[in-house]
Formats: sequence, structure tokens, C-alpha cells
Amino acid sequence: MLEERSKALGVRARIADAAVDVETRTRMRDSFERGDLLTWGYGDAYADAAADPLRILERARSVICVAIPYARLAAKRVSSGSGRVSKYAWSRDYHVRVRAILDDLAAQIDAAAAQSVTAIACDTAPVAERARAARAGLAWIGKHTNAIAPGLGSYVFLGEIFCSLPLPADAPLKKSCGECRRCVEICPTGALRGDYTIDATRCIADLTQRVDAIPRALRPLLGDWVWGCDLCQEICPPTLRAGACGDAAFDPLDEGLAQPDLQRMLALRSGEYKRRYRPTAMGWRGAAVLRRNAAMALGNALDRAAIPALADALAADPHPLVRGAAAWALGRIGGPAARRALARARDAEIDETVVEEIGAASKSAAFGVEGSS
Ligand code: B12
Ligand code: SF4
Ligand code: SF4
Repeated sequence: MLEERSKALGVRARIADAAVDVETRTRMRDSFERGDLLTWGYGDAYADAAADPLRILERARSVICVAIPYARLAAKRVSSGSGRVSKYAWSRDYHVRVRAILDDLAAQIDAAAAQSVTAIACDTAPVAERARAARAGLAWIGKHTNAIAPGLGSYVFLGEIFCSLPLPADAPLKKSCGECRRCVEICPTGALRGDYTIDATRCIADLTQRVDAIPRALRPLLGDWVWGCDLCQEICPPTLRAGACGDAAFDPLDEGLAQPDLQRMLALRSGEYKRRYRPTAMGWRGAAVLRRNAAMALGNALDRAAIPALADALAADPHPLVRGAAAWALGRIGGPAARRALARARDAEIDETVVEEIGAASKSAAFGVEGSS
């Protein structure tokens, strides 16, 4: 029944037992101890909860792990003035579709049991989702730390149905990356260590959702990503082999959303934000974070044509985070026009953090592309 219904929904389900996953608890504790997840505030208490299904459903005996493919294609890149959004975030917020799928499957199980025996989770609950998926034989963990489902690749969301019935468990897969290190080598920030661990504080997916300033040394490494990053998955052989899959719910919400125009994004205000970005998985941090990310990407594009827009943002954006990023971007592009904009803003700026950004940017602006051309 589960197999049939999963197929009809275009997803895959496998079953794990509901025992505490002691190995994962230790791995997670080690990872948090190293500071890998510092921006998330996870600690021992989170590791304990994430490894124990009983924290979600008191009488859980099994966990049905579900992989929901989302590898949809976006329209070809149109202009050089655009940024990049990771596949997971360009559609209507994936949690909506994933929860609907989990609810559907859970309802089938409850109906067969003639009582409520399930509880669902996806992403936001303290659950070691990748590890449980591996235990269920749904996927194996790659060096990019993502779960890879055979034939579907790593562009799969994970969800779980915790169940109080003792369902027969599937066996874990016997697969690994072998000698491959493609993801480790392509990661621009050096976040992947190659031993199946990640320093998430260096991952672009984490950096683009920070609500405080992105560390200066990492900013040039963001390239044109304005939300998330897919580089380590784009080149992963099993993901490449799987190709495009998943249902149309994971298509870009509108044609331009996979590659938003950066100057338009830098000027993003409440109306467009609510209509275009709020319904997606990149909407939860607010419009200012997106404008900040657009400023960083414009700086990394080293395009002099962006100087007037960045100068406007530096002079008038209501949020210091954005003004600081605009200053940084002007410093990165550099040259006389960028220096003039920075000098003008220095006299008017009252926020200390932005004043500091302007000072640092003014120094680097002397060596920018405009000056050296
Ligand atoms: C915090 C978080 C992040 C953080 C940290 C990511 C990380 N790698 O830990 C940031 C913001 C960086 C992030 C980024 C992304 N995330 Co995220 N994230 C989460 C979240 C909320 C918690 C993850 C967590 O607990 N991390 C702590 C580490 C230590 O544990 P872990 O990731 O679960 O993985 C460990 C275990 O799997 C264990 N393990 C288990 N079995 C085995 C076997 C062996 C042999 C080994 C060595 C290890 C091992 O080792 C792993 C590494 O330590 C989960 C949802 C959830 N509740 O799980 C989503 C989740 C992991 N994210 C998801 C996605 C889609 C992404 C992105 C692809 C989005 C994007 N494109 O920008 C990127 C991928 C970046 C990357 N390379 O990991 C999906 C992953 C789906 C998948 N196929 O794996 C999840 C599961 C959400 C979901 N429900 O679909 N994410
Ligand atoms: S998502 Fe990007 S930054 Fe993060 S580990 Fe993968 S390649 Fe590195
Ligand atoms: S790119 Fe290679 S090393 Fe990285 S996860 Fe994929 S198979 Fe493993």
C-alpha cells in the first residue's frame, strides 16, 4: 500500500526502526563541539533529541523515511546582471508540498490501522533526517553531506512519518563515494572537509541566510549566489546521472526567480517582496537580507554599471546591513566613481557598523577594476 501510494505521488519511501541512533548522536555532538553549526546554536540537547524518534512520537516503533525529488530545470541564464538561487528555494516553499505528501501517506497508514498511529516531520523538527534516511536504506550520505537516493540523486527533500506500529525495516545501502572528491574540490569556501563533515559556518547556504554581517574574507567567495548554493550537488555523479526529476510544484515560482535581476533585487521593497519572495523558502529572513545578498553579488560581478545603484543603496537603504554591503561592493568594484560615492556616504552615515564598512571599502576601492582599467 505504502509502495503504491508513494509511486503515485512521485516519491520514494523506506522504513527504519525507531531505536535511538547512538552513532549519529555522537557524530552530531562532535560536529557541534567543533563549532560546525555555530550559527544554529545546536548543542548536546539537540543531538540527543535528533537521534531519538520517541521525542517526536512517544510510542514510535518505526520511521517511514520519504525522499521527495525536486531536481527541476530553470530557464537558461538570460543576462550577466543576474544572480543565482539554489533549486530548493526558487519554487513555492517546499515545506508546503512536502507536508501535503507526508499527510497523504500518513492518512493511508492511519486508515489501514483504523486509528491514529502517525506523526510527520520535515526539516524544522529536531530529527537527524539524513542519518535516519540512511538507516532506512532510502539514501546514502555523500562527502557533500547530502543524502543521495539511488536513481534520484541528492536533489531530494527528506520527510518522515513516525509510526507506533512495528513495521518491517529495510536494510541500509552499502554505498559510498569511494575515491571521488569532486564536491570537496569545487566548494568555493572550503566548507567540505572530505571526511563527510562540513563546517557549515563557511557554507554559502548558511552565509546567504545570516541576519548579521557575512565575514569579510568569505564575501568574494559567494560569487553570484543570492540564496543557497548547488555547486557541490551540480557536479555529483549520481545526481548528474539522475537528471531532472520531481513534480511541477518545484518549478521556479516565476520565470526570473531562479536568476533574479540583481539591481532590481537590490531595490526590493515590501510589495514585490511579499508577492514574489515571501511565498518561497528564501522569504523567511526578510527583504533586507535579500537586498544585502544582491549587493554582495553585484560587488562580486565587478561590473561598473552597478555603481549608481550601489551608491543609491549606500545613501538611502533603510537597513544598515544593506548599506554596509553596498559599501563593501563599491570597494570591491573600486575606481573614482565608487570612491566618490563612498566619500559622500561617509559624511552622512550615522550607523557605526556602516561607517566601519565604508572605511574598509574606501581603502580597497583604490585598487578596484575601474581604477585599474
Ligand atoms: C542546519 C541545516 C543546514 C545547515 C547545515 C548543513 C549541514 N550539512 O549540517 C546549512 C544552512 C549549511 C544547510 C545547507 C543545505 N541544506 Co540543510 N538542513 C539543515 C537541517 C535543519 C539540520 C541539519 C543538521 O542537523 N546538521 C548537523 C549535521 C552534523 O548532521 P546532518 O546534516 O544530519 O548529517 C550527518 C549525518 O547524516 C551523519 N551520517 C549519517 N550516516 C552517516 C554515514 C556515514 C558513513 C557518515 C560518514 C556520516 C553519516 O553525518 C552527517 C554529517 O556529519 C536539516 C533538516 C533536519 N532536521 O535534518 C536540513 C537539510 C539537511 N538541508 C537540506 C538541504 C536541501 C540543504 C541544501 C542542499 C540547500 C541549498 N542548496 O542551499 C544545503 C546543502 C549544503 C550541504 N552541503 O550540506 C535537506 C537535505 C536533503 C538531502 N538530500 O540531504 C534537509 C534534510 C532538509 C530536508 N528536510 O529536506 N542546511
Ligand atoms: S552548498 Fe556550496 S558552499 Fe555549501 S558545501 Fe556545497 S559547494 Fe560548498
Ligand atoms: S561529488 Fe563525489 S565525493 Fe561528492 S558526494 Fe558526490 S559522489 Fe561523493
